[in-house]
Order: sequence, then structure tokens, then C-alpha cells
Amino acid sequence: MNELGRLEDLPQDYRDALKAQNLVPLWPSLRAVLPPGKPRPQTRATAWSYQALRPLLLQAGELTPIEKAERRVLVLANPGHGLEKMQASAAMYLGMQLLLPGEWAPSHRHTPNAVRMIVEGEGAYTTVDGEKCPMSRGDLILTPTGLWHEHGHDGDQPVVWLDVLDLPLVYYMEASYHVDGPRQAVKPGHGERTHARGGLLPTPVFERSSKAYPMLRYPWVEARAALLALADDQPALEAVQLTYTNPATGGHAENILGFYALMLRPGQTLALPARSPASVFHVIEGALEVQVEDPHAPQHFQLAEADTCCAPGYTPITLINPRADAPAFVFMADESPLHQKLGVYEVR
Ligand code: 1HN
Repeated sequence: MNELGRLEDLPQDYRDALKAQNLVPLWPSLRAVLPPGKPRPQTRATAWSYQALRPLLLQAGELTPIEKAERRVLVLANPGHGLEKMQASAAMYLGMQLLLPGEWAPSHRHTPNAVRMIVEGEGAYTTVDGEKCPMSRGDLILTPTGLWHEHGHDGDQPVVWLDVLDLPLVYYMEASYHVDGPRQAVKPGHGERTHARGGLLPTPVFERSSKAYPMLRYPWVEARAALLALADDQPALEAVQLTYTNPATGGHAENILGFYALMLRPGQTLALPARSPASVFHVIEGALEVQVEDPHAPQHFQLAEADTCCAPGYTPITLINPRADAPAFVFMADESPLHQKLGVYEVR
């Protein structure tokens, strides 16, 4: 491969003349924007300990009233991108959000898509598009692009959840904005009940249009039972994995990020191929070791319950359940739908 000319190789008066016309020579930057063989992700394999962040999040509850925060969140920021960029990867944002008993996080809607994975506490709820979604540990609740959402809390203990948004991508697209709204009127209806049975789809006959997102809450009890059933039914199956889907389309639950539930059998090692999208792992139950062959520095994380880590794309990842006596249950998010839709998805 050729050494390409550098900017410094060009005479200063020529460089000044280019600059005055808003012109830039490509060749000094060509290798940086188009590296040989594979990308050089800025995303670094990074882990966040729940035990370490929890006291700081609770402290935020004392320091900043909800009225001064709207959303009381500590962002899980990837140092490879710079903490101020508030991104976990190129397209993913992660944050741990705290809602205290009696608090209300007011209604708004925005262009980025969000999901919440409930980490701790009972009694809180999110109202999405008029549907009241109770929050329990391990539940996944969608707030897809454009849908009104607000959070309330009728319980007596702090509630914490992990927010996953495609904010970095939507912001990069210069398409990120929000609109505030009044408290939503709660409408009857529970998508998670009408879509509780796989393979049986409610079929509109008289209605003109059905909802684009008919299922907003994926209860953990259902996902956990489905994982155990799958593992039991297929004892030789290596990757016991479910995808959170939109039951009406069979496609991914949201447009840009993909969401999955994984089970590792006791002692199981699961070697995942290098895939182009970055990924996030969050331990719902049990323990998990994550080995990432990050080109910057290989990482080996020991994750406990409620811990979260991210890994860049194009790197092999090995998941290990270190426990001999119990399965590990893991929530995973990645950028697959985005890569697939854009035609850049790769498995190496
Ligand atoms: C947001 O709307 C929520 O509604 C949480 O709970 C985190 C991060 C960035 C932008 C919007 C929420 C967010 C957010």
C-alpha cells in the first residue's frame, strides 16, 4: 500500500488558498477515513459496575431534585469517544436513571428511540402513548421515536433502570429534538397481554390502521420462561438467545438498535464471531465474564448482577457463565438493525 502525501508536504500558500475557498485535499486524510482491512473503532470495551455507580446515583437523588433534572440520569460514557460525547458506541447511548417514590418525570416525545431495562425497585411505571407500563426488574419497555412518555412512581423504594437510546446516531444526523407535553391520559389496553402468545397475532378486521408499535412492554417473566423453554427444548443449542421483536412485523422491536435476551447454561462458554455492530451486555441474573479482543487493549470483565459493559464492533467476544450451579441471564443491545438496513452488516 502506497504512502500518501501529507498536508505538510504542500506549500503553505497553496494550503492557505485551499482554505480560503473551503477546500481540503483528500489524500492526507484518506487512510484515516478509510483504514485498510477493517475499521478502527473509537469505541473501547468498557464496563460499569452497578455496585460502584449505585451510591453516586442515589446521591444525585439528594443533590438534584427531579424538577431540576427532568430525567435524573448518570450516563455510561465510553472514554474512547470522550466522556462529554455521552456515547457508549457510535450509535448507542446508555444511562442509569433514578426515580424516587412520589416523583414524576414529565411527558415528552423525541426523535431518538429509547428502551428501558428495569434494574431495581418496584412501584414505578412509564406511560407510553397512553399505555401505563408497570416497571419490574428485567422488564423491557419501549419508547419508540415520536411516542409520548413519562415516568411515575407509586412505590416506597428507589427505582433504577438502564436507558438505551440511539441518540448518538440521531444527534449526528442533526435530527434530534424533543417536544414537551401535558400529563397523558391513560388509555385502557395492554400490548404485552394481547401479544403474550408467540405465533398468535391479533388481526384487525374493521380498523383502518393498527399501531406501528403494538407491544411496548416485554415482561421479564415471559422472556425468562421463553429462554428456559428454549434451552430445555434444544439441549444442544449453543446460543440460547431471543430477539425482542415487533409482533406485528416479526422484525426488530425498534428501527435502529436490536435487543436480545440471552441465557448461558451453568459453566457455559459462548464464543461470538466478530460482527460489525457494537454491542452492550447487561446482567439481569447471575454472573458473566466478557472477553473482548479490543484492538486497543484486550479486556476481560467479571460482571455481577446489574453490571453493564460495551464492546466495539469487528471484535470477537467470548461470554462465560462462571457459575457451575446457575444459569446466567443477560440483556443485550446492539446496532444490528442499523447495520443491516444500511447494508454494512458483516460477520467475520
Ligand atoms: C429521555 O427522554 C429519557 O425519557 C432518558 O427517560 C434518557 C437521554 C437523552 C435524551 C432523552 C427518558 C434520555 C432521554
